[in-house]
Amino acid sequence: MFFKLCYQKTKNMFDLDLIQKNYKELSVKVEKAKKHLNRPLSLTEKILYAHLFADQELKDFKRGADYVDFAPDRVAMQDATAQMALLQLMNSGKSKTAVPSTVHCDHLIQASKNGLADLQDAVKINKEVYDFLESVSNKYGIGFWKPGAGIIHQVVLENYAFPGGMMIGTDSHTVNAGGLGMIAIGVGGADAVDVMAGMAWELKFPKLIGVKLTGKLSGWAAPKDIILKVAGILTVKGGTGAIIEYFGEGAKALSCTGKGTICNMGAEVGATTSTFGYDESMERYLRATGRAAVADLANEVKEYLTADPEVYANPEKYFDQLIKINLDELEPYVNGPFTPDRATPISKLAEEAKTNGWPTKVEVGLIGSCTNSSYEDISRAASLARQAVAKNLKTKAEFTITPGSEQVRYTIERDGLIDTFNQIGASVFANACGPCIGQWSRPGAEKGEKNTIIHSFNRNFSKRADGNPNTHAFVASPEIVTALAIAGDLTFNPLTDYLTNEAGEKVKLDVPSGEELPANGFAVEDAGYQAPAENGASVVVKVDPASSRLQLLEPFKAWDGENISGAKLLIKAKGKCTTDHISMAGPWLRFRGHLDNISNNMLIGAVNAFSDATNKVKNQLTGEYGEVPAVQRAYKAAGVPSVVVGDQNYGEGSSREHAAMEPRHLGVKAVIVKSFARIHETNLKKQGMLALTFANEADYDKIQEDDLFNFVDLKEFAPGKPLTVELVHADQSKDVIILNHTYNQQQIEWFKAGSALDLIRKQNL
Ligand code: MIC
Ligand code: SF4
Repeated sequence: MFFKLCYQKTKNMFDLDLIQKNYKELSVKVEKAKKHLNRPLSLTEKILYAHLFADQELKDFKRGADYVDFAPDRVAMQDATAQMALLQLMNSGKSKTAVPSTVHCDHLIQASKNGLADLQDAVKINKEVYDFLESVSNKYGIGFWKPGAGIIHQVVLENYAFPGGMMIGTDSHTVNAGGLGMIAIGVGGADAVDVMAGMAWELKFPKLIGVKLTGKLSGWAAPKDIILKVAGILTVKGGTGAIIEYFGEGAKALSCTGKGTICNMGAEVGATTSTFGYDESMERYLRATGRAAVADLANEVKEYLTADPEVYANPEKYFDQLIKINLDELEPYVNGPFTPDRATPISKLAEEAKTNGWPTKVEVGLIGSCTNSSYEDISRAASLARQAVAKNLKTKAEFTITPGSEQVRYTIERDGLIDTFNQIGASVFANACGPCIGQWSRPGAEKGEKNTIIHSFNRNFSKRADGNPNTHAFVASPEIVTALAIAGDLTFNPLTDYLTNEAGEKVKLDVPSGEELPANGFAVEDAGYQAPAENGASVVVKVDPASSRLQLLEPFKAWDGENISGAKLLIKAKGKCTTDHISMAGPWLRFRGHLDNISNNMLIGAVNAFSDATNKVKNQLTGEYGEVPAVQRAYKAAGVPSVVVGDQNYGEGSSREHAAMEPRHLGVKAVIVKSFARIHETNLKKQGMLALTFANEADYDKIQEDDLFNFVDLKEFAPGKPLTVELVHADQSKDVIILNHTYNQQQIEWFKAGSALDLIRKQNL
């Protein structure tokens, strides 16, 4: 299964027929929608209206309110989420996927020594999982990208994304494909199964946020700084339920991959996705990546691949919210630590670091990842590495590069950029997620020392990169990461400050420079793609019942039709509770295909509101304190229902449905929070859980450690009708609280059946 590292030349052109068909129908569908709505349309609306599911009636959908059925063009899955998605697909009764789909092996490769050695280790360690993914892909007609081929979103941008298309992917950064003018949305595996099974994909019609970019980037400022600034403005939940559409002269002047970076990190503001209208930068990128035919087709329907001119001329009238950024004035930003929306302009960083006591010595600078490993990014960073050598500077921090794809890695190696980085002592890791998702064997991390790292990834939640809660991770552009790694100092401002070189002279780094696309074109010998069998009927998928990594799924139990009563509080989580807190990645990634084993990480990172401790909650049956998964297993064994309570934006971050399946599997009945992140709320619903929000946020404070929850009117569970819960406190006093929900009738049926998949299964019987 280990793919040959001696490559042959292969360039696949995917989906040409599909794109042709799409573009043929595009004008008709958009014109019809325009006529019906009787107004000009944004790009987002054009793509959404052009992708309504066959049975979906055309209406002027109410943004932020109406559930709408869509028909996405394709599905992408990465290995850590594909396992659960494909285990569900195997239970759907289908023999082949209804839309083109791919699997990408990128999350399970640990960065330790160097790209090749780490890849070889991963292939051995993950053999069982890779073999499973490969055989299921082969059986169901799914394209398979082998380990080493690259990170899902970079591979999608290079091969599948097309202007005006719509796709979903089992990873929150699927949104990266917005850089090529798509509507690309991150979902849980169960949603992907719906689409692969030929069913509609449901989404609440999003609100629209417009971002008008005027001026032009210059100097040290990079596309990343645009999204770092947007994150500061919108915060981690400001984009929830909305699609962000970027436009203006400043947008047109950005490279296609720069647009990809901006869309990628739109996940960090909770946006459903982000997109840009088709322009010359996209055409250049399509041609450079071997898709001239797609560019030619797109050119013919150009006007439908961007908003109507009236929309961009009067954006206030058409968007629900408008943000304006003047790129002439944009400064580089450094966001963090611990959250991607804590935005500090580089000129204020030294002061902020001092005030907040952040460690100022930069230990490691890491560039690359799905967010920032374009040719432009790498060449601009390399221009700084070259200067460091020429100016006799010794790079103070460690420096690592994780290329986004084999195509990028191969091309930058050919062009000497890897040699340049080697001269400043860099390590080049495999084309994979690596340190971005805790797959980083960082020496000494286990000591838990307070330290600073800076990277060009997108997320910097506590423990994410190296498992150390005291690592202060900052997010910046590859250029700023490289400059700060050379300086080894968080307080260094490369725009104004000097460094002292090995000869004791004061030197300044010049403004970085790079190339948008490689002058000699991209090259790759084996991109790492494997097409599925024409007819996979005879392919056998094996899952060893004794495996610790894979486990076939059992149906969840249907609702018994009764009110839930006497439910115990498992945990009241305080503050940030991301999917990394609910179902940690890093070492746990190896159990992503085994629901029972991965359930042992359930909520171990959540902070207990009564003690500020993590992974320590009261077992109400014994009065003793124990680890969250163990206490929940005790409730399950005793047949006692339980409830999880959380704060704002609960489930922020990843699309991993394990964060919803684990509580479901272990017997938690409801998750009650102040607010949810979109993907996680849907995942909970899909898995047959009750995802509820406090009608009155202050009721969060009423929840006490020994509380019992009695649902009073679950039997009347209906769309738009809040639920009532009686809280019984330890002293037998009571409080009645009202809980809101966003379930429609179909979603209530999922709850009743046990899960969405259990409903499909029942309907297929
Ligand atoms: C991430 O960036 O957090 C991940 C790992 O790519 C996740 C998916 C996962 O948990 O498998 C995501 O963003 O959806
Ligand atoms: Fe991988 Fe990180 Fe990108 Fe997620 S954000 S897909 S973990 S590189």
